[in-house]
Amino acid sequence: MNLPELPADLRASLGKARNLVVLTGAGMSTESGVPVFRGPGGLWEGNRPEDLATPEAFARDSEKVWRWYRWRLEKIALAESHDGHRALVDLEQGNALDQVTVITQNVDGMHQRAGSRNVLELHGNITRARCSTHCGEVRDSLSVDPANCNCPCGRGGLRPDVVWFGEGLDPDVLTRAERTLHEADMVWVVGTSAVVYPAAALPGLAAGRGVCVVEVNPEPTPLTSRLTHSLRVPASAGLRALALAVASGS
Ligand code: BJW
Repeated sequence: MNLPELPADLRASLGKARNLVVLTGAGMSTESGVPVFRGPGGLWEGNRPEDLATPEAFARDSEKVWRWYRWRLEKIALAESHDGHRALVDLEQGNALDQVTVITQNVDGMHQRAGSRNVLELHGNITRARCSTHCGEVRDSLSVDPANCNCPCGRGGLRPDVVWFGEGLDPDVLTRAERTLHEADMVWVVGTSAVVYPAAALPGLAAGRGVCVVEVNPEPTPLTSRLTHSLRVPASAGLRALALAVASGS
């Protein structure tokens, strides 16, 4: 793998960091075979988000929504973590940093499968289903029949335990994410188009305090101009290069 050269001032900041937060989006998983949402080949190409990822879509046609989530679950089941996931695990398990927190918008659980333990899932997890009325019923998504997803409580439907457009994020998870970002002295923003809120606002909490915020993304985003450094490389190469620099203390 070709690792990018890191500028000297970034290497110096990486050498001093103790508390790292890594905010990830769909681009983190794409080298594992999980598609992104936006852009060519993305999940929204040929699909309207309002037909698949809103509570209204589920109320209208729960079977259509579940069939789409089933298809994604099958793709995720076949996915394998890449070197970028492993670089974050190495940092969490190593001694170079006091704390490593992954805050992810991804619902695929790939960070945890790779071995990361300190992970906050902003948009839920696709492998879980829950009752739309929050009655307490929680199941494995694969055990839900797309054609008949009524909850045993009789009041709602079993739906993917993810955050759809127009729904609030779990306030506890969001508060923990914000607190973690207030304490971070280094932030990496990896593989997100930074157009979906409130997740897109999180890097600004650190950047506004003068913390070093590094973007890892082959493409620029609306955040780019506010961040300290941008590495225009895929997540695997960018994260391995950053992790090696942290571990070497330079
Ligand atoms: C690589 C790469 C490689 C490629 N390596 N990189 C303020 C302003 C405007 C609008 C709003 C606002 N505040 C709220 C809103 C509304 C809305 C919103 O943000 N809309 C915008 C789209 C306009 N937000 C919401 O509705 C949120 N809820 C909310 O605000 O509630 C308020 C409320 C409070 C209290 C009560 C009630 C309501 C919820 C948002 C939920 C988003 N859900 C989804 C689906 C999750 C479930 C599922 O997976 O099915 O989350 S949408 C989708 O987008 C998914 C993602 O997590 C999210 C972000 O996408 P992401 O990760 O950035 O992926 P992409 O595809 O966009 O980008 C991939 C990137 O990777 C690209 O940049 C590539 O270049 C890069 N890449 N290969 C590294 N190898």
